[in-house]
Amino acid sequence: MALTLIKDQPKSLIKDAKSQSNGRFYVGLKWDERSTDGSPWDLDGHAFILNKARKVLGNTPQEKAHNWIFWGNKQDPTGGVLYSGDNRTGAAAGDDEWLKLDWNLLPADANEVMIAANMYFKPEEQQAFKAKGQELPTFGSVSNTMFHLSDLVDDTPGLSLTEPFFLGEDVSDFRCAIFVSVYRNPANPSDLKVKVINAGYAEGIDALASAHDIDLEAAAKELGLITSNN
Ligand SMILES: [Ca+2]
Repeated sequence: MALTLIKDQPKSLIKDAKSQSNGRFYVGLKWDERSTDGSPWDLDGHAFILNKARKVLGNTPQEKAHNWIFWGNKQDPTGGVLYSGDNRTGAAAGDDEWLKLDWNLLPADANEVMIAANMYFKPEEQQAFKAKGQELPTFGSVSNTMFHLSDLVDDTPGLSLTEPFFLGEDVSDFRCAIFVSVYRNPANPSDLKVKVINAGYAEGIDALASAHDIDLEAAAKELGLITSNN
């Protein structure tokens, strides 16, 4: 039976959720399409591969850049984390965006894959809100934002490991939040755990990243992106 996840209560994907996929997982992200007038809701999934100290892997800005997986960098150098690509509306039939994790490919010092999401607004949209003296919308404006985990078998989502976790009020005032982490069990490296974090980050994705030792502007330059980040 799929686990019901509770914030800050770690569960074992092997023992509790009875994963059969040998360390391969699928994380789906979904939100409802905007039903009111205005630009579509564009949420972006971001994964950060962290070491035991919860810092992004890598010794140089270039190495770190490649351990930040998002629309501008759809996989890490090992292929252990893959990203679907950018959905800009929430209108997909199934999950709007997804990540595939393969712990068999990730390096030994990869201890955690931390998954965050960010609401993206184009610079002209930001300007329009500013001109009207309005704050940008937050997750609270978006309905049914959720994630769920499944086994990944033959590159396809298999057994559902968790029920959908709906983000709800914890993050409703924010435009950036850490949703969930998958990490090695410190007591048993062959076990993998999942923990809902569901914590908003008022200062935005740059500050969230900086707290995990990656400078997104420098990383975006390393990745050859024109815009520094979003
Ligand atoms: Ca998106």
